[in-house]
Amino acid sequence: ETNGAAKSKIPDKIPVAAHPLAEDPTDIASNIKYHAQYSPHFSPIKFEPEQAYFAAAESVRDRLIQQWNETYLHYHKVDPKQTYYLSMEFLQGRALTNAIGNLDIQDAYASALNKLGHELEEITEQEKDMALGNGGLGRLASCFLDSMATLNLPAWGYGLRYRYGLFKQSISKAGQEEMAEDWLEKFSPWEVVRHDVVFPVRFFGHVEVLPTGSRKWVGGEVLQALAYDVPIPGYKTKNTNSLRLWEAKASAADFNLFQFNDGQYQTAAELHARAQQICAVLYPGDATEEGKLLRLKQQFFLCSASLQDIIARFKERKDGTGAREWSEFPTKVAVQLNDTHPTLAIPELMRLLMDEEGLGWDEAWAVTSKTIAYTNHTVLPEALEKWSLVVMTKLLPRHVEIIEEIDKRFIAMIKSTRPDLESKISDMRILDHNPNKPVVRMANLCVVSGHTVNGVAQLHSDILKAELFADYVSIWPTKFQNKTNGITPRRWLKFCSPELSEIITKWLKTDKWVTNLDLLVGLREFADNPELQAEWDAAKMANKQRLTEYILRVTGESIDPNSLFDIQVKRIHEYKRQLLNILGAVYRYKKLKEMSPEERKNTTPRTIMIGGKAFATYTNAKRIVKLVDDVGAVVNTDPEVNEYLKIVFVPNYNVSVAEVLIPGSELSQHISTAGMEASGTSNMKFALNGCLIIGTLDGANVEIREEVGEDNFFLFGATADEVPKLRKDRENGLFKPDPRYEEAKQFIRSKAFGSYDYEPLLDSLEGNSGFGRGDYFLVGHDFPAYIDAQAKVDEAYKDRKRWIKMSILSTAGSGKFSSDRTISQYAKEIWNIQECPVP
Ligand code: B1N
Repeated sequence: ETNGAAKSKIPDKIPVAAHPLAEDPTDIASNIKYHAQYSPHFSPIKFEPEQAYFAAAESVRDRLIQQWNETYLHYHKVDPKQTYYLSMEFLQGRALTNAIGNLDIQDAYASALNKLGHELEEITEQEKDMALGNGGLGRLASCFLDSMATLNLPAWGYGLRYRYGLFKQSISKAGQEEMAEDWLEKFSPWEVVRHDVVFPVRFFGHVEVLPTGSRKWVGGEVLQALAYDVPIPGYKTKNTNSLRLWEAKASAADFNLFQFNDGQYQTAAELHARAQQICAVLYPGDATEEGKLLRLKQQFFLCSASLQDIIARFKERKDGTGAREWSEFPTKVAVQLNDTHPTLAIPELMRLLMDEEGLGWDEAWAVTSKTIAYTNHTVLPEALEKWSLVVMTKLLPRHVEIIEEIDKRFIAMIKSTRPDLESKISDMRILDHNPNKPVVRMANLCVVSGHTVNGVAQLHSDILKAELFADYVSIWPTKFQNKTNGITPRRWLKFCSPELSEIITKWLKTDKWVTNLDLLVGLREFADNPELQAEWDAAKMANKQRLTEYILRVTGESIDPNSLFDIQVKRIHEYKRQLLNILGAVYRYKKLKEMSPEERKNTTPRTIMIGGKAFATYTNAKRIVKLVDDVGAVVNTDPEVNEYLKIVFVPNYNVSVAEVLIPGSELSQHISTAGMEASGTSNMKFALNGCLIIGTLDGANVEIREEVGEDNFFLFGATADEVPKLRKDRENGLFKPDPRYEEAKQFIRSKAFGSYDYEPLLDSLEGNSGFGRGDYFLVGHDFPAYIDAQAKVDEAYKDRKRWIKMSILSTAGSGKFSSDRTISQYAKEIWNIQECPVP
């Protein structure tokens, strides 16, 4: 083939498929064409970017499947202990760039596509994000999968195959609008349906006592869980793990032909319709929970299917006879619960072991409690899952029996061994027998049943031990651990910022930093080197240019790449305080307006970008989105100031948007009320990309500041231990607002940004008490310190050399935040698993 020849033309002859593991661009090109012609998805007449994407993706998938089968076989032979990461969310984003990057074939693919008349960059843009998650918790799961494969660890993810992932956000005059995002509309080339992997999952029904005295869950409705596997390649290794996603199906036997022939179309396929609901949508909450029966069904569906699969694999491995000692199970299987969402894995494993495999309680309990570990991701009270006992009893009668027994035995244990804790029992036990609304406290169930409980940053883990789980610490002092979150340096530096990556490799004289991120400290000795500084500056500028073009494309706004790019992107939540950011921006605008043209010339021009999705029914979050957009509309069209300030709401923030924003950032805001953000992970991505942080002492910010050095971090705000007293002071009328804060709020109230009713939002900052009112998140208290810290940012940016040096030091200090480090710690300190490299 020659350049461009294939476009929109029926080829004369059918090329012979090259070996799927072809190295040569010509063979790869022929392989891509093979897929374009023989895949049933598109007419072979056209070969436009979209078709080229699907064909290229399928050709990459061939390689993944090859390695993945080898991996499965190898694990099967070696029979190592394996980890299963159960999560209701995986935020994978796009896969093509990552796959060819990890397989180290990007150059070959770029030139193969060139031969076919396409540009790799344009092709990768065709891919829809796999957005089966809400935010940090889901993206963490995906970074973990990348690290597990890269470290050659036998470790799989289990999740649900939601038809509609996180909603698509658009911004109109009315603010945020949500639309369903159909990532499967044109199928996904990254999943393989496994018709040979199907398990029954029951709902409702009742418990029967058998003549033997054992109990059995029967009746109700039974759906089928069908596996879809997403291959997870490691970086420059053969090991390719699985992300197994379950889809709910009803079987043909459940289709009532008689009713259908009788014209009762809906009732005939009722179970089919109910099956479809299970995996229809991702629960769109992030740190807010709503009691929904469907959500409970989803959680159980994930747990039941995954555990049946895990048990089947346990039996199948080694000699394949299934005759293994159950006591061996915890030496072969580790199950990690990603927050409490898959907690039902605990009673489900107990049920399977007792009712299906015939183990006694003590034996089953020993296996379960040695197998399961739990990660807590939040201390926000509204996010701590509590399920109605009535609802759960209807849906899962046998599991409620088991939970009641765990609760009973826990209470008995306390009474007999720790009489000093008697008065705490009602807080510590699993069931809350509040007569009006009895509930099951999922976190308590995890703490009582799991062998390890971990927080996700040092401060967060300390808070868990001192507050949320304090009573349990004295019973099980060694159960509680910290595992500071991390991010994969492949996606979040090497692939999203190739320019910066090459400079790093050049100066470190090695590319080993990609899998050993601690090597980045080697950049420190060159931080003052003018040559490195010039290269660094140029790379950052290239990334800023790319971001500038992106913003123009999606918002129509032209921003100045020479201005300071200041970014805050994350789910919109009052505790994350986007409101503090926008109030600061309003204050900045007002000051600029008051200045003379001469004075304005001495300021640091800024572009403030804010992005993130608001939970559809979280009205204050939506008002924040609207406010940002409205302020932007006024500021950006004000000829007096728009050379010096632009404010842009970046729509539809997701993984692939992050991959453009983060490399182009210079300052990012991580400004949550101290003690409320468990960790944060975008803070790590920004720091790694040489972006300075303005932030509070919250979550992983604390550790980032330690690592990059306090001179390279713009710190402000109350600390976590000051917060309770500040809230008290506020209630007692002791808060004295700073005049600058009053000025900013007043400016919004003056209708300077339109007549939308911001009063409920501003009102949440007033008064003296109450959740979400009386300024629970302490925006007013931290505002003056925030403005002062921003002034320091402006000063620092004026000294280009100093800024670039800080930027280099930020990257140099980010080594700790590799998810490879995090996963190695989980592997050693929680899972007790070893690497199992495929030869
Ligand atoms: O998990 C991330 C942390 O970096 C963030 O600080 C934390 O906020 C986030 C209910 C959650 N905690 N809890 C959730 C998500 C969905 C849901 O339905 C709660 N997400 C976090 C990774 O550790």
